[in-house]
Amino acid sequence: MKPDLFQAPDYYNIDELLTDEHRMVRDAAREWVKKEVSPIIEDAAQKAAFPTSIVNGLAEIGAFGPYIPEEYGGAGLDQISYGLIMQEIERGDSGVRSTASVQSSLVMYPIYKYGTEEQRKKYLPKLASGEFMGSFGLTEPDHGSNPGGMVTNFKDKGDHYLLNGAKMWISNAPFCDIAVVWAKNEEGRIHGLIVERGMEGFTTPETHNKWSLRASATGELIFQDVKVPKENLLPGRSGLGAPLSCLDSARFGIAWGAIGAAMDCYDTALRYAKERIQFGKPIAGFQLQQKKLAEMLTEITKAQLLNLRLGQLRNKDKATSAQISMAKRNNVEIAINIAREARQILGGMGITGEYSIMRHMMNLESVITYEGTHDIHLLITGLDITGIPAFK
Ligand code: TGC
Ligand code: FAD
Repeated sequence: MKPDLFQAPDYYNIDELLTDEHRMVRDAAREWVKKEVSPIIEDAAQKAAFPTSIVNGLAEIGAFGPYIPEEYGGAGLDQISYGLIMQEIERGDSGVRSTASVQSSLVMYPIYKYGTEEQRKKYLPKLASGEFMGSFGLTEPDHGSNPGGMVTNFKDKGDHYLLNGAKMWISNAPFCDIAVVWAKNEEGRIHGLIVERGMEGFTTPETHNKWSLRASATGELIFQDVKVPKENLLPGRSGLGAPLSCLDSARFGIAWGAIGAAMDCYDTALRYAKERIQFGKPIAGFQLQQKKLAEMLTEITKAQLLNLRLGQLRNKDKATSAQISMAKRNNVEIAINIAREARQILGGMGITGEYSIMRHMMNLESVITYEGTHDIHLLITGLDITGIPAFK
């Protein structure tokens, strides 16, 4: 792969709107990605292997629980810092950002928000340091966009719960130490349970042959009469709103992350277009290529501003789920379009692993599907503006 010469586009001087702490956190993540992710990520993706060597580094830059208080091992940062870290990591690879998103927003967040003090103390510091890796089990083979229909269930057996069912498409599943699993009790109410590797009847087979997110490990979570101790239930909230509130946090991170991938594609295409000579001049001098580059930068700039405002709202706890959906949907869509256009600017070279663009493009096919598909986020916006649900 080519050396990482990334220079971030900032057409509207958004840096001026960030605090010193934001810039420091962002720059540390950016440098770390250049040094530790870029040199190894193409090989990891080609081999379809999660690069375990970067787990410690992810913990060191604060990517595991950026906004979880320091007393539990988190970095104690605000939402904009969290977003900036996700942006920089996904600039390197969406699969690496996935691992960090799941650990932070889908495992640490529900334990912090809905767990007991004992659960927080037991799990959060180990998750923050990367000693424990977590996964989040909501999706099932027959219930993806409609998680409320889940069939995974647990029964009260007096001194423990008995868990049965299966989750599919679960990031980090093949190597997770713990899983936050959403299941129905005997009354059909959804609860979160912490399931630990080693519990009898709990297995995590890997999903192979993905063309997307190849540097992230995806798998199933299978529960066959798993005895879960009663103290592993998250008592703070039940119902579908509990897992969906975790998704709000992860979707916010994706809105930022997708812009990282888009910035990398734009920057790569711009550099290539200035260097590549055809018909006696750089291809950047042709109007058709300038149109592509100008439109890419316009969309990136709009999305950066959307993210910043959303971050400000989240810092005040004022961002609605529908606002988060709009940002996730918009930013992933513009990122995937930018990846496709950037790929064309590189001509044949664009399809090779010499450059990051094709990898980003394929990764973004997962990003546009998980954490709520593109269609589902449109319907969430539709519901918000009309008051009429069109899901069912
Ligand atoms: P609905 O009846 O609308 O809502 C049920 C209850 O939930 C509440 N609620 C929310 N609460 C918090 N945050 C949100 N975003 C919420 N959205 C809804 C709602 O108020 C209600 O509460 P209550 O108290 O009245 O019961 O539910 P529905 O069954 O009609 O479904 C709505 C829909 C379709 C929007 C929802 O099911 C949905 O978002 N579906 C998409 C599923 C999804 O995103 N799955 C993601 C799985 S995790 C993943 O993909 C990880 S990838 C990780 C990575 O690698 O980065
Ligand atoms: P479906 O729900 O079957 O949707 C198929 C199509 O139908 C989509 O185009 C969808 O938009 C459309 N559709 C569905 N319902 C409607 C409707 N009401 N109106 C109009 N159109 C509709 N899940 C987890 O729980 N944890 C994870 O860690 C996780 N990681 C993932 C990692 C990867 C790489 C991938 C690909 C997925 C992951 N997922 C995870 C699952 C992901 O959240 C689901 O794939 C996603 O929610 C969509 O569900 P589905 O694949 O079953 O598609």
